[in-house]
Amino acid sequence: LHRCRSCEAVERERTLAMIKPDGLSGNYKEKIKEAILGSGFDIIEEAVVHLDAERASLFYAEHADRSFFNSLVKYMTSGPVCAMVLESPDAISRWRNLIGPTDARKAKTSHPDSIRAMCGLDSEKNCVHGSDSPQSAAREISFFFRDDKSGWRLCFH
Ligand code: IDP
Repeated sequence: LHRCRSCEAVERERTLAMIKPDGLSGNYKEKIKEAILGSGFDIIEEAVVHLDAERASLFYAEHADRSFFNSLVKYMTSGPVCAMVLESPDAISRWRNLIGPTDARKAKTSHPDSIRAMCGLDSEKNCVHGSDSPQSAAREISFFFRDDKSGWRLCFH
């Protein structure tokens, strides 16, 4: 348990954020990081990596049976991604709220201030990812990063 300087004790939480290939190729990285820092998250770790099909399939294994899976893997391997560990009180739901709904077209009308409204295109190319539960945050953070005694390390290059 960490203590917030200005308020009562709050549970800080970590989540995995990712700028997807369209976010990086569209040059949205700095704007997205400004939104992250402006919303009070600390960026604990950050790395740019290019996923191969095997790793992208593993990351999205829960969607393996979906009709859009092959297209999703193609999209996620089309260029590098930027994985980040964010920390703040209530980080998982706060980051999900900031990115907005999955379908960026809907985000533009229902959540116009969200990141997906700002830089996403449709229900696939939605520029950012956020863990949706404490279990997926733990899995997804350790998918990319290892936090050992000598500090943070990328699990792969
Ligand atoms: P989330 O990223 O908002 O948590 P999920 O349902 O977990 O949404 O889907 C994972 C990713 O798969 C989405 O971010 C999007 O890139 C892609 N995806 C989801 N639904 C569709 C769809 O109906 N068509 C194409 N791609 C989709």
